[in-house]
Amino acid sequence: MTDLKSKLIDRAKDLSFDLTKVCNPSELPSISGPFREFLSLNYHGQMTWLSDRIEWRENPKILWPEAKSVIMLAQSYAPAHNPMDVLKYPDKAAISVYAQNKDYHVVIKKKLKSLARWLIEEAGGEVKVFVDTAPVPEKPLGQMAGLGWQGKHTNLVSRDLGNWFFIGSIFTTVEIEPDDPEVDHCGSCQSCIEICPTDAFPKPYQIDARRCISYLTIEHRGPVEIDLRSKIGNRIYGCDDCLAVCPWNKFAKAGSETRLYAREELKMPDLKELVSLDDRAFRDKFSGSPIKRIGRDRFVRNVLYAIGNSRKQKFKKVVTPLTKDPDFAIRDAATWALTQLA
Ligand code: B12
Ligand code: SF4
Ligand code: SF4
Repeated sequence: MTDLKSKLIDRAKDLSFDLTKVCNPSELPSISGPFREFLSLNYHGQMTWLSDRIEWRENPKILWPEAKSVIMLAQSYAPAHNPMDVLKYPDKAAISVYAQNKDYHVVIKKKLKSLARWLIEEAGGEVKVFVDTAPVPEKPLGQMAGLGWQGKHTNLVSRDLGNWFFIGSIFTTVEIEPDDPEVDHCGSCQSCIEICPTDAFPKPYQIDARRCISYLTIEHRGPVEIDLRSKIGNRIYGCDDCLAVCPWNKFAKAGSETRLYAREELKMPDLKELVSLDDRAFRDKFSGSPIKRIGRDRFVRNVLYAIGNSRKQKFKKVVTPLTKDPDFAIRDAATWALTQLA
């Protein structure tokens, strides 16, 4: 390994990244086939931005032709608790582990910038940093650099970290020795496909995002299709089921970034408290959290679906006033919830 690369790995460790690998963007195998199939089947639903700058998403060399290397970083957020426990308590809210503390985009971007500044001082060149913020094929690049492989649930799985990690990348004009790509280690396992509450995988390695609870609770605007509402259960922001059952998590170690550790009060909050949040209270409660980006209206809509699914009469009193909320999706969700409670 070159001196620069071993120093880079040490520096990334100092910044509490959990794994650092490198790939050459020119060598990324084409992902156009499955990517265009996904779009043509409309599996992206309302995420029309996935088809913007499609040529960048398919080929990072077009995004930045001068880039010689991409440094791929994994940031673990492995939970110390079982995130599926909360599903047994219908009057509590299940918030995806990734959203139980600070917004990872902000935390990781800052660290990527710091690492990129160090690289420029050390080796010169130019850099661009990304974390889920640009049309970059993060999972395919991560697989090529050897961070992990795209499992049947479509996320990267690592032999060292399991699947609880975010991906960040630094594109650079500096040439750095690439790592070997990772290969598929799913074998005959089907656990993630079988656990999915909404059958969101038409086939292994392919997701129909329109059925995924993560999409429905975070990305989807307006009322959710009636048939899917009961399958959402008490998940009010994201979903972790397919990640939680992956057997490779037995190798997951606690993440080293403390700002991503779950906040105690977000592990199992009461639906009753959340449904009554007005805009101001919502913003205060979720300041600095990724949850803030969906806004109060979509959030309360989700909580109302969870309340409907709880079948607990005690919620009637807090739901009734929301049938007159200015937001249409909230009025619709409140009316639906009352029908379920009846
Ligand atoms: C759009 C998006 C979503 C959408 C769509 C999900 C998806 N699987 O694409 C929704 C809103 C549903 C979503 C949900 C989640 N997301 Co998201 N999401 C993204 C985003 C912005 C783009 C991904 C993308 O391009 N999708 C388009 C489709 C076509 O891609 P794909 O499913 O990966 O398709 C590939 C495979 O199907 C493969 N393929 C097809 N056939 C075959 C056959 C074989 C044999 C093989 C090997 C491969 C293969 O080729 C396709 C093209 O590469 C990325 C960030 C980024 N810029 O990459 C984060 C990202 C993928 N999400 C992330 C996370 C954490 C999540 C959630 C876990 C959050 C949560 N707990 O709620 C869930 C997981 C749900 C799931 N099972 O995927 C992380 C994943 C980290 C990791 N370890 O992989 C990312 C990378 C963000 C980040 N920077 O950390 N997400
Ligand atoms: S996140 Fe949940 S709903 Fe989405 S694919 Fe995974 S198990 Fe299914
Ligand atoms: S649960 Fe099984 S099939 Fe799914 S990603 Fe993990 S190893 Fe692969």
